[in-house]
Amino acid sequence: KVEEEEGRITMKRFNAAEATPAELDEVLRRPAQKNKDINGIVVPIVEAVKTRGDAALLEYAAKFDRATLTSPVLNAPFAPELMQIDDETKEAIDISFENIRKFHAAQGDNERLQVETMPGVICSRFVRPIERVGLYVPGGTAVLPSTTMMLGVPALVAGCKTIVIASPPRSDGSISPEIVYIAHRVGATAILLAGGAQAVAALAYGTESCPKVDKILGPGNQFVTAAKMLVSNDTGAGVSIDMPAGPSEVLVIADKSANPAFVASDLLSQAEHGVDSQVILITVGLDESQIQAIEDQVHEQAMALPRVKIVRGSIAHSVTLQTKDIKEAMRLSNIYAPEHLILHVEDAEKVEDLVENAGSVFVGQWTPESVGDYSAGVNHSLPTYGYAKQYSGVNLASFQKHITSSNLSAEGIRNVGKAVMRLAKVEELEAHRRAVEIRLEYLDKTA
Ligand code: HSO
Ligand code: ZN
Repeated sequence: KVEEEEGRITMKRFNAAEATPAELDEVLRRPAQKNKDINGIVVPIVEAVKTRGDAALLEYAAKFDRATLTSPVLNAPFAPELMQIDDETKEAIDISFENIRKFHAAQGDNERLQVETMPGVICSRFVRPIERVGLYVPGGTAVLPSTTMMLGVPALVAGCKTIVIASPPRSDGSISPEIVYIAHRVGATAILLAGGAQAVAALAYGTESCPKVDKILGPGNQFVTAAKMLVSNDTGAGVSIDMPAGPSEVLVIADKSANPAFVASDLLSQAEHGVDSQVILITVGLDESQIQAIEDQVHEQAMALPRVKIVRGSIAHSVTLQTKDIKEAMRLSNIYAPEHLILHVEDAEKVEDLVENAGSVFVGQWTPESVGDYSAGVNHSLPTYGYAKQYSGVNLASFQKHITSSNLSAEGIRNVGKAVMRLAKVEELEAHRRAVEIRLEYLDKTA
């Protein structure tokens, strides 16, 4: 009743056909991230963990998580009593785990790639896992066993030797049993009971009890993101990160064939993630009553959700963009470059061919984003904030290095040597030129 009084939960409308390019740009622009004061908070935390290690982690656990810990790290093997979950949850995790494992294992290019570019000039590429990875699993308003799988399973498939899963402890100092169970199943080395910038610092520099890692992956709030950026810019840390992260987003495209209830349910599953979630609906050739039908569903379904307050917040800054045809809709979608793109349209598979920028695509009415969030097998750790224009989501390669090698025979250096010497000469790098010439002279002498 109280919620009802706060008014109808509805998205702003915008007619793309009547808008100028500048106006469209404005509608599709993400809100600026307020990064100003973040570093003022993050830098001292990172510094404290770097210099004082575990002691600092214990203090931050007390301060930020209200948890009294004896050690900030749980080492494998994890005690069975820490991973007690009911059978139904276990089965759900096991099914999802297996689908994610299958899809990521298939991404492997484990075979050595070998090309003879000229007779006697052999170029190869082979793959090695990143040895030590840190996987950040956010706490906050929801527990996220699914994120533990999305990061842990590809790390397992890639063969990473040290897997540290970091997640903020609950106030009683524990970690959710689902996360511990998944940590166990992916063969994690340790669970770091820390969140925020302090967790990122511990992973980047190592502490007495937390192993230092080579790469940190996983979503997080602004503090986590700022800390990831900070440590990845510190050459002394020698650590890389997956990608910059912003609030989660969905863009749904719906035409006449779309079921309004399905469309609304997809918008709302994104909206419930947080008040900063970005939700965009692009309608294709829908008339007033058809758009109304979707809006009615959004309101009705939203009112029945436990997280209606959050939904109200995110829907308040969400938009519906009306377009005339699918080409225009896809043009706008490609400009926005959504983290998730859902196609509620006729011939959705054909429309997928028009996708240029998106983190992950959900094709047709039977494919809600939820299935990808949890269980289909695709990864849900995806580029947000328009970074889908240049980044891929987390995948098997995120946990691997591709190493190249060249192997020339005498014939090979004879074939390619002249080109090398000429280019070295152009660059005026005489030692480079000589490294070839010395060998060619040797070959001429011994021939
Ligand atoms: N949609 C989120 C992932 C998630 N959903 C986790 C539910 N749990 C970002 O891709
Ligand atoms: Zn989700």
